[in-house]
Amino acid sequence: MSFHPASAPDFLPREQMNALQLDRLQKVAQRAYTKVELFRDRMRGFDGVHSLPEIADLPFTTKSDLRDTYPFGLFASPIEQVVRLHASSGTTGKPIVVAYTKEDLDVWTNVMVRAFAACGLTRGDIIQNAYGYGLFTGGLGAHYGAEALGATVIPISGGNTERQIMVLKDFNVTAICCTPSYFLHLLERAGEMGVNIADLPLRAGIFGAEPWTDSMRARIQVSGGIRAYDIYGLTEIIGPGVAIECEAQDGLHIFEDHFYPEIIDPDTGQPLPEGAEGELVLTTLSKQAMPLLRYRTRDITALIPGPCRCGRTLRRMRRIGRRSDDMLIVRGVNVFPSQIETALLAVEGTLPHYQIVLTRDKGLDQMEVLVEVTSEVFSDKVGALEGLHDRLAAALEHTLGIRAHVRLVGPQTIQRSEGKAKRVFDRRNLA
Ligand code: DLL
Repeated sequence: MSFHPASAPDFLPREQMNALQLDRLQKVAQRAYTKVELFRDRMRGFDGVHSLPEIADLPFTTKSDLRDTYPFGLFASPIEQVVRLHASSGTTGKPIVVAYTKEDLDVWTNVMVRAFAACGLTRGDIIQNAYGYGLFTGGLGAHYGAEALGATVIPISGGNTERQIMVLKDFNVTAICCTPSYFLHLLERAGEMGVNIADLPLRAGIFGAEPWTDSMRARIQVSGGIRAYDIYGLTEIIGPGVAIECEAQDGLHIFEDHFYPEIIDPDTGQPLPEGAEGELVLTTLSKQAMPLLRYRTRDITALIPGPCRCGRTLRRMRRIGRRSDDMLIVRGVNVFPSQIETALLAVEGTLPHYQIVLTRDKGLDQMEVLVEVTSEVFSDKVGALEGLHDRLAAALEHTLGIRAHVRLVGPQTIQRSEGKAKRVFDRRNLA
């Protein structure tokens, strides 16, 4: 098997990787300390980092640090050296703003080339990039990576679903980049237009920007006739290209020469041993314009011990199943949307479109799960619907430990997404 030349760092012997990481960590910590007021204040008396475990002595950064210093307060480079800004809108208030120097953009392109190469894409591929272009990092991040790979890029951006399907078909597209929920929408709309995506040359999807489960992957791979790869990233750290699955589809390789991962206990902030599940903390090892030390992502995962079949020495993390802040507490019980997705998709007759609605009735939490079912089931006699309803209700109760109201709805009832799907509606605190 031949590898892309840019992928060489993916295979570095461990000692070399550690030496490279330590060298970069020393430089980035020094840079943050000397150039950014917030770090200077938090790192009083800083006298260098002498070993990788000493990273644990550095302070954490959080999303509120980005908000509190809005817009340019964390920049470590003068604005003349900043060649790009991106922003991500939070759920509340001001967006967070991130900056890139020319070198930062080169690093981003480099990790994206390696990401595409890891899932088997080459210069021969025709890549439809349906991540949104603009302040969102998905579009431009994937764009420059795909171009530098030498592939043919179609910068279609998100939305305009019918045109996406026409292009997919007419341009012999071999790979698509978008959120997994948008790909579901494309599959469905294509079906309505008489196009079976599984019959097209499309062979790979590079899906990320939102959580999705292995059960969702299985559905997508079968109906799309493709291999669906999970790509992870976040605006604060760079955008897409922090980690990606390889062809083994067994965890996401972290581009550790640029992003140093730690797993901590989200409650105590203490580092956890390899293999333990906790919050992912990332340090940007080579960022110039906006270095972040020990950024708390809120994403929950675990580092996977042991080597990968693909031969990469880059450490792997499990797919992000949840965030530390997406836990719903329903009648005192902790519920994660990903548990619901897995339970629903394990039952035959469901479609991968669902919504979770929380309300409060006389002081008691109520959880309703709306799930679409195939038109065959929906139009079948009441018996089939009832049977499915009961199976789903039992599956949910078994997984969650509490009862949920299940409402079966026909195909196309639930709002489709063109970017990140919104599936949880918590109306408990509405008057
Ligand atoms: O979503 C960057 C990106 C674009 C990643 C395209 C992959 C593909 P943000 O909008 O800042 O950046 O959102 C980052 O989205 O902290 C995770 O909670 C979630 N997320 C991103 N990728 C995945 C994934 C982009 N593969 C936040 N699985 C992150 C689960 C993901 N969650």
